[in-house]
Amino acid sequence: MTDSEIRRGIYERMYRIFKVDETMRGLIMKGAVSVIYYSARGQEGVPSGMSAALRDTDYITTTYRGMHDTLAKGAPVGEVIAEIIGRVGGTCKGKGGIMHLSDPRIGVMATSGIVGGAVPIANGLALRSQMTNSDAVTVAYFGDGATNIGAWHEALNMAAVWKLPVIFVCQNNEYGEFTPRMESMNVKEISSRADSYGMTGVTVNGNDPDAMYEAAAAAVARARAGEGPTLIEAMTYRFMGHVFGVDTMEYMPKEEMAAAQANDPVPAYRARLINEGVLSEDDMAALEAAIDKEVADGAEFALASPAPDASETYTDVYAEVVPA
Ligand SMILES: Cc1ncc(C[n+]2csc(CCOP(=O)(O)OP(=O)(O)O)c2C)c(N)n1
Ligand SMILES: [Mg+2]
Repeated sequence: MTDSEIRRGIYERMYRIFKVDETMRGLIMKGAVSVIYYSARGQEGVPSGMSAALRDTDYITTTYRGMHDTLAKGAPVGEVIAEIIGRVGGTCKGKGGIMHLSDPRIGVMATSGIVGGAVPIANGLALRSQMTNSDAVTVAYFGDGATNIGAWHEALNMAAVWKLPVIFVCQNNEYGEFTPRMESMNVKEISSRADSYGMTGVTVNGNDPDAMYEAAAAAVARARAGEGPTLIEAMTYRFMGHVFGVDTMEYMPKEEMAAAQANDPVPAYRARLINEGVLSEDDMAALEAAIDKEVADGAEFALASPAPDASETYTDVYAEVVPA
């Protein structure tokens, strides 16, 4: 059973993600900001469990639907909101947005809007760790749809052959844009795709953060020990459609959505921690109040931050290489 401190940390991450998502959706709905936003509501348990097994010095790559992955890794709330709404206070000075959210200070190295695009980049990060004898591991987060992309298969093959310290985490939310997963692939378990590459593959309930953490800890230990990559398929669900506010979600069966909402991972984990005596109702209320304030302050900071100046258009585009 996962240690109490770890479980508390997992819930803190989940609730922070939940609150930032709620805030983002609120800002969009009331017209305070006008941005494209891919909500990961319903998927909070996956990176929250995963990140509890990671260090600040480990790396992640993710997708446009990766605000939760970035927050779970430890990026500051205000700077993440500012980045998504295109303000200079953002982690990329407001020039990346949700499609290119990154924060190298805590190992969030790349976000790609190209489906599967950041998966080979995760291999590059892992290769560097291997070549420099660092024990840092890299997590590549992506969706179910990404596992139909050629670069994804090439990346898994290379990682297995070179025993790279990388963990491939598929957030299987059953949809790629507006297409149900089983209309675009003929395998029930995406984890079985690991077999083709001689890699360990597991399917876990991504909405059960304890199960997610156990799978994460095993994969991280394997990677740090030089035993190579793991594919984790985390089963979850996408509550808000593809693009928030635009997608009417008519293609998602109502009963399927109702069943997923009845198992909403955030209140479910909250109730589990209280029932099992990990946190009292009072501890929980204090934890949530502190995060409510952190997120309210973060949103205030982000909204007060200006848009980048046009003169910044060509700065930060290329890294400056200092000759040796
Ligand atoms: C290479 C590529 N093909 C198509 C698209 C258009 N597209 C954007 S999101 C998306 C769905 C991807 O689904 P999945 O990998 O399951 O991620 P999810 O959005 O469910 O998190 C598609 C097809 C794209 N951005 N990149
Ligand atoms: Mg998907």
